[in-house]
Amino acid sequence: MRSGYAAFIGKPNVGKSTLMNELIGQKIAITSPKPQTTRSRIETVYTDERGQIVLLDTPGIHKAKNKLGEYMDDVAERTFSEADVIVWVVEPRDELGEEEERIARLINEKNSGRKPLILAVNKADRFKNEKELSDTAALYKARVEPREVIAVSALKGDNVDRLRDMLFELMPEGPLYYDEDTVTMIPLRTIAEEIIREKALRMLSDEVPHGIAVVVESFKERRDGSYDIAADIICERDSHKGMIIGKGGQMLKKIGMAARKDIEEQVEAKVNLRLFVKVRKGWRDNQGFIRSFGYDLRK
Ligand SMILES: Nc1nc2c(ncn2[C@@H]2O[C@H](COP(=O)(O)OP(=O)(O)OP(=O)(O)O)[C@@H](O)[C@H]2O)c(=O)[nH]1
Ligand SMILES: [Mg+2]
Repeated sequence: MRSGYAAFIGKPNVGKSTLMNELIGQKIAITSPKPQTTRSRIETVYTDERGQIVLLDTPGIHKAKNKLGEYMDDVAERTFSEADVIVWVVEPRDELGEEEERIARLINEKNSGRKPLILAVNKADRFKNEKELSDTAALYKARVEPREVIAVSALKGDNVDRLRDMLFELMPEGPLYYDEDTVTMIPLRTIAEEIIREKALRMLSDEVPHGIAVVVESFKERRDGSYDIAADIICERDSHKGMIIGKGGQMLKKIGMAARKDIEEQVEAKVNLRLFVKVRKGWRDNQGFIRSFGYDLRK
């Protein structure tokens, strides 16, 4: 049996969460076209006859502009150091930016070749030809020494099976750490918070969603098996609150309907979802608020 931890690191928006979901065959991590979607470490489990891989999705490493951003970078670095195999997820590029250089430094300083590194070039569906692909890979290979390089498309599912095979090949021998049916240990109420945040991220225009946090205040199962959930959408400004609620409450209703549908799939039962919008000025720079909204490094 082989078993161990694989950490997915990279810049924001390269498709780490989409790729992890594809590898386990279920949507657990939220995804969106906006950078900095993932805020904490998302742990999922894949098991088959070969053994077990624990997949660790991390927040995109970026130039933090506030305390929440610093927290996100810390999560990524810490997860990286706990993994058996590191997967650096990248996308088609002509040159490396500041963020990629920083990740390369992180890998070289903290890892120095000890743990196997896979360079996963994602969004391969966007490459026009083989040369573009090899040019991108060459940029990265000039900075780090990957054990394997693989082109994948998380969106289309291309080559994802091959990446899973690679992960098994590189894992150490070991026992199953989790029950074979386990897909994630994330509590349902946290999953519900993330689903609501995903809908807000996807539906709201640019400046608002990054300042949003979601906290489920009440999560009750009724006698008939359905769920009653109340959640706060927290934002940074009164003007943002107005945009989240929308004209005549239309936006909040849209977010609520989309979130309810996804939560129902996760809990496999009917859900009654009530959403409230609250303002906490400058919360992303306030350690107390950051912790109280569930972003806590000690966890
Ligand atoms: N064309 C294409 N788009 C992709 C692919 N994989 C992911 N995407 C898109 O890229 C965007 C970002 O995907 P995420 O999975 O949220 O990216 P991430 O790296 O987890 O981002 P952060 O959590 O912000 O660090 C989404 O719009 C995805 O649909 C792919 O293989 N091809
Ligand atoms: Mg993500």
